[in-house]
Amino acid sequence: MEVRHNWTVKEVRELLEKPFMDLLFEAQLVHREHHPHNYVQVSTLLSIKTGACPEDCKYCPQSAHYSTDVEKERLMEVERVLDAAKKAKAAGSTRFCMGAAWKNPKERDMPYIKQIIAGVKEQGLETCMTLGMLTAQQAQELADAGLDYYNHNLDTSPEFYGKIITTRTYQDRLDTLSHIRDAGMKICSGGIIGMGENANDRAGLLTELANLPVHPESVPINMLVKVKGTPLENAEDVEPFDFIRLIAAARIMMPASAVRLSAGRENMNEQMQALCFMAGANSIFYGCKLLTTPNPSEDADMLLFDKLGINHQHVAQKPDEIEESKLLDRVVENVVSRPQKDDLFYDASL
Ligand code: SAM
Ligand code: DTB
Ligand code: SF4
Repeated sequence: MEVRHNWTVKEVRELLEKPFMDLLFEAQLVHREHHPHNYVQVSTLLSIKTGACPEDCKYCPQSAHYSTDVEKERLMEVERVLDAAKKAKAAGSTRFCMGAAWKNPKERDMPYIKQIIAGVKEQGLETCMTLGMLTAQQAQELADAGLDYYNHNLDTSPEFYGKIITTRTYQDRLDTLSHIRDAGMKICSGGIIGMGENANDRAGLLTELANLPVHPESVPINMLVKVKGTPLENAEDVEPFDFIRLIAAARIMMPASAVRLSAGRENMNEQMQALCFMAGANSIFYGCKLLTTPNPSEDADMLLFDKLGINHQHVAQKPDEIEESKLLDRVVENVVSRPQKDDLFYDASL
């Protein structure tokens, strides 16, 4: 299947508005063509510098512009970070993602950051950081230090963006993404649903992500965690089916990327999460805390994975499973290509 970088918002709206079952079915087919099925990658998050952020992102409990219950904390000592990474690995995580509530890292922070990257990698974990905007030189330094992924979200559509953040522009974010790419790191970039954006904005976010010169390797789709004290604390709930549809569209538009079912799982039941996996989500944040807000416990996630027959360790798909998946594709092709009148409806007049 052709990997596209020329989506229009109108086309994405049409994709999102397909009958739910058709959309999920298509997404699952694309998923099986590009990824091992029944596999979900898990990453653990750690906030290495919490609160007092100069940016004004209206969703964020760590912004200094709002008064929330988040207690600000200084930069975490290297040993504490490495200890948390060790625990994450022991709990079954394969990637360790570290976040700092910064506009951007300062030069004086770079030796600390490099030390952490080396220490976490030494434990056999993939590394990811989200530290705000980067210059081209900073991106290169992080890449040279061995950082695997850098997370920097577009968050929403270019049109809605100004309603959410005024202290950095959409173009600033795109520039940081191209610095990450040029430096040779993998990109993790996605957005948030539930901030009061409309259907065009949701389609617009996916359009921007899918039309980047190279698709982000990882696309986190967050459902807003409404935090008391932030301007979005009373935002309207997201319709669960609309959220699942977005996951499916992301999967179809960026077939080879990992689609991450990110923040907001505390407010999703097991069935909704299962439908997100069916729609092509194949990674999650794992562990009872995101950066500052709660996430389902490791036990709860393992129980859900057990119920669904999902594995989360790097296990190569067995040859018979791949064959089974190809066989399914052939069955599906057969069903999809049948003429309408032959479809699976029972005609009582016959
Ligand atoms: N300060 C850095 C930055 O924003 O560039 C990195 C950390 S920031 C917390 C990482 C991402 O978390 C944001 O871009 C946003 O998409 C997501 N996020 C923050 N608060 C959230 C919330 N309340 N609900 C859902 N996602 C949130
Ligand atoms: C992303 O897209 N979601 C994560 C990660 N990247 C850094 C962060 C979610 C934060 C949710 C609010 C909090 O816990 O502070
Ligand atoms: Fe700061 Fe990141 Fe929160 Fe924005 S999302 S206020 S940049 S920590």
